[in-house]
Amino acid sequence: MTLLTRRTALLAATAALALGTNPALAQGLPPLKAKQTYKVGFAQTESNNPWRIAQTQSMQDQAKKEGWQLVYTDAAGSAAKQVSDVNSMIAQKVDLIFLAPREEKPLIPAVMAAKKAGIPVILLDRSVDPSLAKPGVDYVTFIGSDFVDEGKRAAEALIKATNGKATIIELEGTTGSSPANDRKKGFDERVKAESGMKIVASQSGDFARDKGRQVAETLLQAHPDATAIYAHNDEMAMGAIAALEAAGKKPGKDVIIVSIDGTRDALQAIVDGKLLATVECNPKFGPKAFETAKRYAKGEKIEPWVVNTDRFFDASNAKQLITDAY
Ligand code: GYE
Repeated sequence: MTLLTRRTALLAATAALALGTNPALAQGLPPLKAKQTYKVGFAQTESNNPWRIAQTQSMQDQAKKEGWQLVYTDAAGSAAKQVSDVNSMIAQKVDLIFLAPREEKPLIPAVMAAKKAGIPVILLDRSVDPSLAKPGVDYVTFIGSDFVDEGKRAAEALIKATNGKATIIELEGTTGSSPANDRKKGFDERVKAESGMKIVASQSGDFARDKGRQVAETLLQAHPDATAIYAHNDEMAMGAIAALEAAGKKPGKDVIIVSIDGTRDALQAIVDGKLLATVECNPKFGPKAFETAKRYAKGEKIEPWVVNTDRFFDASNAKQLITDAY
């Protein structure tokens, strides 16, 4: 399924729900019984960056607050391990699974296995391929940001700062993940509308700092004329800053960098003049995740996409907001 049809499918599902034609009930989305307390699973993708650590913390804090038992797994960057983590949660008979699917296609079997076992799944922060599994049918809902819009906003910040003239290196997130697909789409489309902006290289740094540093180093050697870097997350932006400094270039001056997330390190880099801006992607899912599960247990119709809204951090507010950053 193309990226365009992915969005269209989500919007169509939203429209169907608004019209009261939610196919979920007809097709047997597993219910969640009303109980005093629950045992729920949270299948995390990896823990190698502050965003993931903040998300896990938020889920654990909320579980404690609710008095629910949380079965936590860390897939350590492997979609195959994440599938087996979900299978083990099914074997432990959890009441519901919060899943952050590392990649869009490989996690489909996990979603389907949970459905077959009668365990509802709520997708957190990343989605799955909508041609293979649908919200309200195969899983309850997707809670997360509009990644296409995040990419578009990153592009707009860069266009503004460069007067629409830049030679860009793009550092993509994890290949096959929904944020990497959609952040690329939103950015690339917006940039294409400007004749002075060109993307000369685009490669995955797997959302990781050191991989981002290595990829930036190679791409900067191949494209010494680059004047801007767009990183799909802050960790790779931090890697790009390190690569630039190692090459004797000044990040923020010789090469302008823009990214997404809003980590403490990124806000500090903005204060230091090394990072132009970062579009927020808030990792604190705990309250919304548990509230959505409780609404579902009450028998409420859940919208197919529970949309997180994102702020924007740049030199105008980074210093003031850094105390709250993770
Ligand atoms: O931007 C990144 C993380 O899926 C939205 O994954 C999330 C992204 C986030 O590893 O830092």
